[in-house]
Amino acid sequence: MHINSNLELYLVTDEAACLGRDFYWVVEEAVKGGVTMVQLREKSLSTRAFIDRAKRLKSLLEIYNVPLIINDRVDVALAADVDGVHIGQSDMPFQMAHRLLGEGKIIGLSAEKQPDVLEAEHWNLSYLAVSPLFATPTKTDIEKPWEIEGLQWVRQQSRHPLVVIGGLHAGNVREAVMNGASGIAVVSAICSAPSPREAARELKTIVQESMLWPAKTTS
Ligand code: TZP
Ligand code: MG
Repeated sequence: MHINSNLELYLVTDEAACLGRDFYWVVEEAVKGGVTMVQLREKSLSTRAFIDRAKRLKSLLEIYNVPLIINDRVDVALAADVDGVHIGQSDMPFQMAHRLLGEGKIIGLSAEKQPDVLEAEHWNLSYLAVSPLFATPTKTDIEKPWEIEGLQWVRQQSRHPLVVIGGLHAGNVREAVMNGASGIAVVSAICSAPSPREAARELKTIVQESMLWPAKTTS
């Protein structure tokens, strides 16, 4: 695991989810509210624009000592010299990404089905993303959501720190953490919030309190 990585509150970017507000402003506000890691997820930018955006975001996040992860693209991560990559089941295989990136970089992998979780036991991942935990309008080309029972199963099978993604909001974060998530990854709960900073602050508090007092009842 990379020295600076803290999975507690992981922002996954989506410019469309920022509702017309400046992308960098949204990310910086979220970081000021307590985001611990940022993933730049771009599905339609050209390679050059993706690298430019990664470099600009890297300069911003360095000020706050928050790691930057690139979604899907090991070449972009290398070109912009960021902290790591997040790969899915149809992206570059783990061993290749690891060989290209070298030691000390963060590599996260999405698991969408049970065999993905079992196979991931072979790799030295920084984290395994349980994806999607819940159904979400943000990403619809997805497998069946894991739901809490699925998360419990993953927790029993996997040696990796778990991040949950998909449909997370202030009302269900505690349940996810109590069932084995080391962190939550969110798009709309922060990017589309009236105040990304306040939304991040609230989510971070819930994650941290759920970790400190897992048995405390909510009332
Ligand atoms: N991967 C699985 S679900 C998802 C991604 C990128 C989108 C999560 O978005 P939201 O708005 O936090 O549900
Ligand atoms: Mg992917």
